[in-house]
Amino acid sequence: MPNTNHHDTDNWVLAVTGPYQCGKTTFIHSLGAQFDPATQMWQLAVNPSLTIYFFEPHGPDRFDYIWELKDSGYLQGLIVLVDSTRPQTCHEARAVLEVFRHQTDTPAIVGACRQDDPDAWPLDDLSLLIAAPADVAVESCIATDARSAGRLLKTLMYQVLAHHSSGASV
Ligand SMILES: Nc1nc2c(ncn2[C@@H]2O[C@H](COP(=O)(O)OP(=O)(O)O)[C@@H](O)[C@H]2O)c(=O)[nH]1
Ligand SMILES: [Mg+2]
Repeated sequence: MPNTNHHDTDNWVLAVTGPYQCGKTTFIHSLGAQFDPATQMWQLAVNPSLTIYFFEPHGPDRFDYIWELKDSGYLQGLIVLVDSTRPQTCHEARAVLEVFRHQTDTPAIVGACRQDDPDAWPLDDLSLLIAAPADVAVESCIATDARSAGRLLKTLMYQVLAHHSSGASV
């Protein structure tokens, strides 16, 4: 776990979740983050005063980790990735966001990966399936493309900053 304290916004933890093979590791890689064995997280120095840790929980227990992080106050944001070519897996994103929003107002965003694939479902159709809470955007995310991945991260970062400045405890 990174060395954060209650009011320190210099180290953020963002969880990256989604079905197997949807693009989570690729997305984190494209951002330029490095795996840090000490924390078992991916580390990205955004600037000298902000480091973001990405956490990709694995396996069937992966949501337990997200709830644990949230309950311990470490989690600054949630990135839910879906595979645009496998709309049948979107129900999981829908369920996760529903529970997450029920429990916390921590910022969250959905990235629809593989929008570059000819078999990808259009973003609007995926949005209908995911039925995300009103404050959770569903955006295109070509995880193999650094600019596309960076755009998704930036959108969430603005929400995290707004959330912090609104006085939310982190
Ligand atoms: N074309 C394309 N391939 C992708 C995209 N996202 C992931 N992939 C490919 O999908 C495979 C699985 O991705 P990975 O990041 O390992 O999935 P994870 O299990 O969610 O971590 C890799 O071969 C990636 O290159 C995307 O947006 N576009
Ligand atoms: Mg992975």
